[in-house]
Amino acid sequence: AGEAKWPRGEEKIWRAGTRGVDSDVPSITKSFVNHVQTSLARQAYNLDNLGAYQAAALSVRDSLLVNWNDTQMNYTRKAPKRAYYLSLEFLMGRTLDNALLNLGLKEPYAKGIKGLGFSIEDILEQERDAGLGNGGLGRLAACYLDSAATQELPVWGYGLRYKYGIFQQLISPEGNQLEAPDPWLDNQNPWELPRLDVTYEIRFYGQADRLNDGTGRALWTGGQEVLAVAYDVMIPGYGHRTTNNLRLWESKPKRGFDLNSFNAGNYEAAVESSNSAAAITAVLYPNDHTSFGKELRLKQQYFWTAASLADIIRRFKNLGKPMTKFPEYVAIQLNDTHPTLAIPELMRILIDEEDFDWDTAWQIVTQTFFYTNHTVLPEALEKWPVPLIEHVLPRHLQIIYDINLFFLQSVERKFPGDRDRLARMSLIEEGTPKQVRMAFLACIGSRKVNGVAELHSDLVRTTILKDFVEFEGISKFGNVTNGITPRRWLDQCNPELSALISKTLKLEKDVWLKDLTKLEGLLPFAEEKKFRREWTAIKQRNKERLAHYVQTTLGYTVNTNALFDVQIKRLHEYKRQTLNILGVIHRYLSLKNMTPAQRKKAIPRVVFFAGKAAPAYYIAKLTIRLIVNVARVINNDPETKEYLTLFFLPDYSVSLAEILIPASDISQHISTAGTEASGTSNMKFCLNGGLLLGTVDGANIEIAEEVGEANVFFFGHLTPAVEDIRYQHLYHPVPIETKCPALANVIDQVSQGLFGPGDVYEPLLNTIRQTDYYLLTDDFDSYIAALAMVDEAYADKEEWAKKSIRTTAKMGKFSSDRAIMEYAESYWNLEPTPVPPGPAL
Ligand code: 4GP
Repeated sequence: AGEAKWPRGEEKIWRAGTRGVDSDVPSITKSFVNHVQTSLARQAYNLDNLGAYQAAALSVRDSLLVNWNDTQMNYTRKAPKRAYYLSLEFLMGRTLDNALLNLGLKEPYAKGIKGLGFSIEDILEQERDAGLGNGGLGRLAACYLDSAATQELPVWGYGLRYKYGIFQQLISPEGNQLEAPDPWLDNQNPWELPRLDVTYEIRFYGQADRLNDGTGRALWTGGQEVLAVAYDVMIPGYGHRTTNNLRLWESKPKRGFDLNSFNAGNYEAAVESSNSAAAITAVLYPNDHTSFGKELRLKQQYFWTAASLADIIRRFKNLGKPMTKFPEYVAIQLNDTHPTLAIPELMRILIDEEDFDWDTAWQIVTQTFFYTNHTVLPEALEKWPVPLIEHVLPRHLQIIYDINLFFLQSVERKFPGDRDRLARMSLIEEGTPKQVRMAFLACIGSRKVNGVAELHSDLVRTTILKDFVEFEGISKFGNVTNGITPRRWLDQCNPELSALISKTLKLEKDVWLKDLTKLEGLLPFAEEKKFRREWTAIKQRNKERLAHYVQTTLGYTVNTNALFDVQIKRLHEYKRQTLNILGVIHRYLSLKNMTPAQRKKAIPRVVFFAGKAAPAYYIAKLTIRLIVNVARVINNDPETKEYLTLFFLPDYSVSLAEILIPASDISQHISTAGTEASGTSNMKFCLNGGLLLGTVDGANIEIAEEVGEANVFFFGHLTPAVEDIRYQHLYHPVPIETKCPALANVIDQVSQGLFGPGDVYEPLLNTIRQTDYYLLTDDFDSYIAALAMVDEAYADKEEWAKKSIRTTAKMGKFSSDRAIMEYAESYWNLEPTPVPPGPAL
């Protein structure tokens, strides 16, 4: 890239202009006070913590924006290949602390803010989580953005700017989950930049007429047009200036307010079209149990993929290259099947707007996309009814049918006469109505497909996409084991441990936080008593911090000398929170049966749960209710409460996870084998020196490979046995009383009303008594045995500390830096593109 000519005015005057905020304390306070007075129009007299947070955020944002600008300018100049991560969820949590860390400005800001009479801790607490996601998939996307920027990779995220993120969870006096909206934007969001000039028109409905001129083109007209408006969120890399972009789309009516209707006295008609446009990005995952909600979800998916593709293509075209070069400059990662409509959409653009023939267009498409699968659970594999797609996206349905036709013809050529195979592999599932199988469309439209942990990727290859592996060859189907960012999940959430690690390794943290395998250097220190004492003391203070949180939110005093046992994740039958709570009841009943002398020998335990249930998921909600009511009884039993207490912490979020994870001694990852694709909180706990109790599933397996089986607690049946066991349940059932008397007893106690009216829980208990699809009756005994082994191990504090240190030391593999580099190298073919020093103006 040659030196560009200075575009306007005098270069040196421009260069003398302010460039963000300098990193010394006086500059920081000056910028802070300036924002208080100008951006917020306030004074020292009336500035509260919230205002101080906003002023600090705006000041930090100034620095981010300078880096952001220089990064984008650098990408434009160097024109590297870029990757785009399309995800319906980005579970970002809070930003200020992370921005300060990545910019290296934590200390001067803390000092500056102190001088102005505020404390940085209080200010950080003011920020609301950006909860634009549900769970693992969304948090993974957020970790990947952090790592991509840290690795200086030209990667942008594309998502939706929901007005309401994941609901706020409240617990009613009976223990029921209630959902309230999460108006996270109410206080204004300093971390986004509206780009009112970046807009695209997105069409829905209308008709698609094939031109029948031999080109395969069609004309799509009429229907509704909605505007997509860009909002940019800055994603700073750690330790250097690369600051990538997360572009979120908001929907707006193309023609806002209908003044004629209004003047004619019809207010409702005047706002109707604008309401229906705004609804598209109103909420994350609208309830799809109504046809309105289902249609809205489809509209969200198309709105987002169409706007993102239009934007990507516009940027590519600025390079002045022909569209045939598109895959050399653009890789698009489909985070699960939600963005799969991008495949027919790119076909539509190439054929109807760019005049390509089918084969060339398909060639471009299948070189551009990459698809990550995040679950093999059949009910989670997306399907869309054909009539719905036909109604909302008539042209796309034609294209999907054409893709299917050509695809099945090629299958037929390879496996002549194999009707069953054609039916199995068709993109269209027969039935009333017919449905489009989105995972199959994503698979055949992509260059590569991957799962998120070794076992899961194997299952993808041997179960849901087996036919496709046989047809397309194994090399298209890979694995990238998930990772987590050590910046947020160690340095930010556990600053004391981070400091101890730096001191012990004699390394600045910016060295090991960028190369997490350096943690191995901790191994020899596991043998040093003094080090173990320091290590354990930090865990203890983190437990006290959690106890303080419980005290202030729930009003309970927590015994911090007890073993802290944590399970935090979405509520789902496959994740088996039910197994955990039944295990807690079992422990309670055992304690009740002991003499006081026997009880004195028990290891005291505090069990924490947190997680949300999907609003329409009845059984998951019943599990929450059971947990809350068991807690009520156990926590008030004077005989046992010294040895066992239990808390359900409402409204699980990224920020709550940051308190819980550093405080855990043991965490539970106890899905039925073969059901949890990877899990990522398992990595976070282990990185913070918490041990793992789990099944042989997902990334648990790879964690055990790294840390050694002696340092994890495994139990339960293995994946290959699960199908046979389910078959036995259906065709040769054995009564629980015979098969697992301990569990039968626990279930009886619940049923008989030990924790409030038992009939409430019957539907939940029946899932176990009847088909027991998730194998609770098969795994309960070995689960209880594993819990006992945990107790036994915890009794030896020195050995436990060794295990804890060894676990942290071996977590290098699970940095999301490693994972994102695997995507960059083996999938996207992308190279780091560092921002040169100095202004890129
Ligand atoms: C989750 C998987 O359930 C979890 O095992 C995995 O770690 C995570 O994706 C990231 O890959 N899936 C989802 C989802 O969150 O919505 O399907």
